[in-house]
Amino acid sequence: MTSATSDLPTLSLDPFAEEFLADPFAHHGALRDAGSVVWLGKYGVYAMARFDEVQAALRDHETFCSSRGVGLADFSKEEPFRAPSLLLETDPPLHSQTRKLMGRIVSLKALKELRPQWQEKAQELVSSLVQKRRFDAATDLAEVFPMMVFPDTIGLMDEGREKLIEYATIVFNGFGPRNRVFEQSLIGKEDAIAWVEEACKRENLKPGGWGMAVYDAVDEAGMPSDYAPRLVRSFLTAGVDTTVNGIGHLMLALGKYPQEFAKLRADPKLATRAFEESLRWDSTVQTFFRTTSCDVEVDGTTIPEGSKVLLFLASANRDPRKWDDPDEFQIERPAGGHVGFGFGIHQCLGQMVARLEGELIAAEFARQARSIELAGEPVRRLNNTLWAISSLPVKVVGK
Ligand code: OVM
Repeated sequence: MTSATSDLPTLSLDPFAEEFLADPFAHHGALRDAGSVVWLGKYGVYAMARFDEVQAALRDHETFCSSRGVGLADFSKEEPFRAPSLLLETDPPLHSQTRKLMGRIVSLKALKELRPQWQEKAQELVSSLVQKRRFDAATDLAEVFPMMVFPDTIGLMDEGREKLIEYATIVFNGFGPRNRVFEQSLIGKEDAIAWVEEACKRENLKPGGWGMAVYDAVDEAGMPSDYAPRLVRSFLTAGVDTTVNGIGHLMLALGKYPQEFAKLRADPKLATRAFEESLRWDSTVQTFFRTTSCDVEVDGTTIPEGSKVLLFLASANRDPRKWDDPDEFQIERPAGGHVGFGFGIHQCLGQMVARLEGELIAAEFARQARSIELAGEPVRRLNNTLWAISSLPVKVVGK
């Protein structure tokens, strides 16, 4: 058994450098091939990029804990830059309580009720875009559809909703180092943080929405009253920029792989699979950290207690040790085991929301379009955590 850090594969690669963030998939192979555990000297953190190790770490939430932050900062040593999330940045037993409370609100029943309204909105939006023939699938579709359905579901105040994406961009950047990408996302956007704090207050939430339901559930459970706005904040942080880019990547995949879109057209019921595979292929949440709560051995390497471990979810989802032809988007493949929504107790609370949005968009293009063609280079928006698209010109021919 080896235990010394000096025996570890050490990479000088910087996963938060702009060059890396602009094309992370180009670097994942080197990370995976260097070893099951690697040391990233620049940040003094361990990293895992292979599927099995990423999944195993996510499964072992006691050893690889979340309460010390899921970004580079260790909350036991550094002040978090916002009050920690009561879901994302907690461990059991608290996490079990908050997750259960939120899970009752984001329920199968709630989604079943939303589906007809969301479907109608998807149908109208896609119809108007297909009529235009040429549009930007990032700004005219991916950034539009989640905003048409999600804020109303929460019961968010109307004024200032455009701040949601700015806020999420800052928070997702905040999981990385205080580099230029982070700093630039803050410039002129400080009011997005204040807006979100306002929007989470009980008096600013509309009756009947998931936001107010959180307040009622926190009261009913006898939890501290300051939990409610912080739990509503989780909806606002995790619910928009994620699905925006999920839909963006779905469209990129369908445009890049016409033969796969043809399969979807032939059978629109493949819409759920198409979205799932797009999440595996181009995972929006690229990475999350965990912190070790004790010494742990991974494949012969001892990771000491208190270490930050960077888990490359997107790399795991393209690990050739796990997937055949991992770089190919294939809608018929069983992609269900991907870790794009994470794995284990922290696995995405909103995954059914995301899947519903993605499925509805995929199904509408399957029904309404004959072809989707990429009509220009996709433009990337660099983020320390998210794989994001700011522009995706497409040409769509209707039926
Ligand atoms: C939260 C939160 C924030 C960012 C991401 C996320 C992917 C959750 O505030 O709970 O999940």
